[in-house]
Amino acid sequence: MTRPEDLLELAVATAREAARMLVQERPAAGPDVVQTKSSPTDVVTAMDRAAEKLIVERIAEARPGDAFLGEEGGETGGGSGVRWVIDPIDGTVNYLYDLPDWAVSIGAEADGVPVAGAIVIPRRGEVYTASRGGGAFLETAGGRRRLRVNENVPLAQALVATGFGYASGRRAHQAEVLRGVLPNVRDIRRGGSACIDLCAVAAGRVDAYYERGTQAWDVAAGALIVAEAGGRVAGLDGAPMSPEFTLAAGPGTFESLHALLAPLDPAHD
Ligand code: LIP
Repeated sequence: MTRPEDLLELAVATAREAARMLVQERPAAGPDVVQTKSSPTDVVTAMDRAAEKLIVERIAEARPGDAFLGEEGGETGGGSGVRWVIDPIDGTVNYLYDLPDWAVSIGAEADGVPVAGAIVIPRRGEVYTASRGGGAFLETAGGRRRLRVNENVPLAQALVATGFGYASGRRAHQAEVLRGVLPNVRDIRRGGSACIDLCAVAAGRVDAYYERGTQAWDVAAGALIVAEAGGRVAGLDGAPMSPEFTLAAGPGTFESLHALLAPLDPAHD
């Protein structure tokens, strides 16, 4: 039986190495855009691909029988029961523009259950980690602290993070949902990286996060970090989180924000 702590140790070491490469080898003129996906602004850079290649190589070298799901490389099989869910650069547009809020996110599942997550935000000097049942932590040069979400925050005082898709039609509906949210909360933050938004929920730096359209690799590690910090991550009406919709918050706040969001139909374009 593979211990979550052992998977976490490999995830942290690999994410740190990929983050170092992404900082040190980022071309001064900016990374080459090598592909666009859902729209001309949904970009993939050469560095996304290089980082995912490094991550898969390092983990496969250490654990040859594992499976992978990566944003750039798709799904590759393995017989061990362990699957690694990888976003080599979450916040790719931020990385492209040399803005600091991007991260390397690596999650590990054992027989389909999330058991370890590591998120490295190199330009902030922050490493977020969680193992199932082992708690969630933030490590910086100043030390390591256990994370805990904010609980029972009244909506009018809630700082809420969110994000937007790339397709114009979806963005128009997301703006309509935002019209229903913004007057009823303290404020909104749009950072451009789902995993960093989830880390902010876990650290109590925002009170909640919601978004339609995040993929498994965007949220795999961050959702475990929120859960291990005492928060809840789910979809609407009791559904699990999914690309359809993801809501993350502490107890009390989750229910209040869900009640505000549900009538706004946030899980449709
Ligand atoms: C990003 C997500 C973010 C979303 C962005 C983008 P990427 O992922 O983490 O939540 O709002 O539009 O999709 O593309 O940088 O890996």
